[in-house]
Amino acid sequence: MSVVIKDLSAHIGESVALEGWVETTRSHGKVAFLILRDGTGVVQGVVLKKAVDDATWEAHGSLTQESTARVVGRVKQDDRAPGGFEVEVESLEVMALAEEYPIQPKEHGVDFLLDHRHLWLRSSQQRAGLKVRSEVQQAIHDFFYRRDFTRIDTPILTGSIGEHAGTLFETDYFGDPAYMAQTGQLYVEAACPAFRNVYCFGPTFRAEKSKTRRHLTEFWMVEPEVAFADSEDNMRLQEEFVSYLVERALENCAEELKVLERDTSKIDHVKPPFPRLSYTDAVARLTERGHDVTWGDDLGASDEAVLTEDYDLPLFIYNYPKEAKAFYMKENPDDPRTVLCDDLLAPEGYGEIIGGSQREDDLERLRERIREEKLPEEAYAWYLDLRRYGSFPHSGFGLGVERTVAWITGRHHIRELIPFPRLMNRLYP
Ligand code: NSS
Repeated sequence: MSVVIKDLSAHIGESVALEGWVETTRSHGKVAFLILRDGTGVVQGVVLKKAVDDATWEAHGSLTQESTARVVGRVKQDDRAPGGFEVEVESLEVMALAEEYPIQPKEHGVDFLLDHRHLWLRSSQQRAGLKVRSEVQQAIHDFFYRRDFTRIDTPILTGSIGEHAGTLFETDYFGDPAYMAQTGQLYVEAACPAFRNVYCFGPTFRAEKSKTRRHLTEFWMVEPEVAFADSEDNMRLQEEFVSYLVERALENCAEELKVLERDTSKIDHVKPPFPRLSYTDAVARLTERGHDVTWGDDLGASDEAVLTEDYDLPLFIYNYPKEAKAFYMKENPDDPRTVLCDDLLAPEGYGEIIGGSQREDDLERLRERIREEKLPEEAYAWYLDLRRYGSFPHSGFGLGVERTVAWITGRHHIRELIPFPRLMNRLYP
């Protein structure tokens, strides 16, 4: 039976079989080497001509980059070897010879790499980034499970626009328009009176026409919704949640963060409380620094970058002007020009990773906001029902997984933190 590379430490001195893909080979006369990757790790195999039969020696000679092979050999501890082990090959069998592999150990342009994303996934930094993503996703579920949240799967095909009309993917639903979900929020709100605290976690879609380092057209978002929580409670939950995700990545992905050359001193102190700045104070600070921003505008990426410069923790900007935000946010009783909401901005220029708010729970005010935004009222009849039958204060937020993992791993562009990125100009592979 074959073993996997990450378990080799339990087999020192034993002869084991390994199956995997060949990254490189080299040969010096009567001794040859191969680097084998099996998805759990990478190990060097050493082939001595005198110790193997001709078939194995020839098989090694025929190996090309990314060929699949089955190797039988004795496990030896070797601190100089990558991973700390070496395998003295006894026999080697080629399972599939690979054609000339397009990705070579040299610099390739990013368009070339994205065209070959199905192969690029195998590269060490891509593997490391996606491992951290997987850990963060597991941590998301663990966090909410431990706090007794119920997971609600929300629809991807929807009739009601979740955020705003600008970035919709529309499709034909038996003659009627349907939209790919921009958010699951309206549906988790409906699930609160059934389960109290809930969350959804899935892909969301926005026809973003921007080609920036932080926009995808399909991205994953986790959205908790909490009954009887106000905006303050909401921010407290966000800072605890984000701190937990960072902690889990540091705890379980040390190797991956090393491969990514992440300076972990930039994130190892991420703990509540996070600093808070009101939108109005943020605009004043930006104006002081010479930014051309008017009260009422949403904040752009360059504004966010300036605001976060002063902090080494994520920064809350709270209570934005009504017109800059979505229709469902609750009016601020202390300043009705604003709504009870927050954006959480990650440091080091990563910018917004969370958008959250207390929800408008007043039926008439919500109806008015739907009209002001010129959204089709009929499509929200069911949503308005939630304010008719037992309205309640509630709050929630959405955290973008790719942006969060890009910040944790220190990668520049979020497209590397999703296995198959969907971008404005990219639907393949
Ligand atoms: O539009 S958000 O700010 N908020 C919502 O969708 C709310 N419905 C969430 C809620 O309260 N339940 O998006 C939330 C986050 C945002 O902070 C980003 O981290 C991420 O979703 N996001 C994106 N990530 C990647 N690409 C794109 N285009 C994108 N848009 C938002």
